[in-house]
Amino acid sequence: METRSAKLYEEAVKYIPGGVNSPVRACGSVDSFPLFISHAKGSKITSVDGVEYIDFVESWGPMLLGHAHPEVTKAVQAAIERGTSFGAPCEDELVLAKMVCEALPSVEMVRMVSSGTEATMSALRLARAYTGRNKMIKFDGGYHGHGDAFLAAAGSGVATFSVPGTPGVPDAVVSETLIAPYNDLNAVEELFKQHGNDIAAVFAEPAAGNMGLIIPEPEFLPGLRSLCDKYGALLVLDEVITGFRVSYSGAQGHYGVKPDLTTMGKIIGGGMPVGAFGGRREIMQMLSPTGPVYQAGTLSGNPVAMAAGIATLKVLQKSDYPALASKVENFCQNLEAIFAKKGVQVCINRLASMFTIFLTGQKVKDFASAKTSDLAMLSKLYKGFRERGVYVAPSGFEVSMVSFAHTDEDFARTLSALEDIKL
Ligand code: KE4
Repeated sequence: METRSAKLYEEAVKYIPGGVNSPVRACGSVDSFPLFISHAKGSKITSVDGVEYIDFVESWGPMLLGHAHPEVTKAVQAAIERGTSFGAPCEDELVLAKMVCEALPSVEMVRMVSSGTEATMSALRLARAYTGRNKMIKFDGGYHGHGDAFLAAAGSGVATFSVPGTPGVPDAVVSETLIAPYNDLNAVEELFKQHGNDIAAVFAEPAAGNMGLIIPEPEFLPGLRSLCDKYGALLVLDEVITGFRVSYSGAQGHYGVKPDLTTMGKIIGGGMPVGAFGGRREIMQMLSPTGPVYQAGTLSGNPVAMAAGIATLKVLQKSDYPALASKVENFCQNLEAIFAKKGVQVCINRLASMFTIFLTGQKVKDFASAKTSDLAMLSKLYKGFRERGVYVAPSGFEVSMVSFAHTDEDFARTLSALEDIKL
């Protein structure tokens, strides 16, 4: 029963493009329309029709603790009582900055912004200023927010609608953006051989989350590190998804690779609008007002958002990441067994509390192999889950997320829903 959602959607499309404030929420690529959510708690979200769903989207990543965690809610309520924005420093900006620097050894200084997009576009400007170079390497299917320079064969929303690049971005801007297949070190080396002294940075998701979940091959991240060292480019790890999710020290801590800059978002705001970028002191000091690189934001370091982020990280400091990872591994093995019984070929990539079901017999290690997933069958899977109270990402190029609030019963209910779905 989705009548009130349908009615609200019908009205919303008159006032908001596609009825949504971010395209992937429109559910276009799974031939559905968006549920309007009334409230959420723990691992559940409840629609405006009063239907409860087990949530594997988690607001696209921020809700690793589950929705409306009491510690976060309490901190936000207290912060709001003190005012919502000062436009001047507050102590919590320093508290969260220190927590981020303590969690990520590669981050000696950090600047808060209000979204992952702001973090990556600012990090790119900083990398270009620091190196005096303009070109940047990103990966096919990689998504780093909607900053102009990154929208060249991007992943996530753009990949879902398979629109390579986008109108409105001047050719001149993306002409400085070089693209290689993920996990393909030879292609990256080739680009460095051709453009080495003009390349300011390599932007990589240390585990890719915008073409579905792609795991870095063992030599990939260390290989990027040594190529950047060899050619004097900066390695920027985009940890907007993986930061504080793969481990408390991010994917960089998990894989033992030290970037020059890191971009962050999602979890560090605990569901409030926070992005951040940070790294080596000598690079970060180039930012205004200590240096010439301009970057700014009215609500950067917002006190309410900082309080949410601090409360979230405090709980995560005491959380058992390995235990959650083994629950997800066990759940994915059970999913594989059910698909096998159905005679459906799948590749289920998983890392820590993330997984993606690719409906393909191929091993998925880059965007080209991710695109072999049967998207028509994915639509049926999405609708089948939704009809049975399970809320998964409405796209074959997103990651399913598990929170510390997900219970064994949630996994069991999801498995029995899958058993019941006719594919
Ligand atoms: P935001 O500007 O959406 O806060 O962050 C951009 C961004 C940057 N880097 C990575 C690796 C990201 O995944 C994102 C945003 N992720 C998408 C979903 N994969 C956000 C969902 C949406 O666009 O609505």
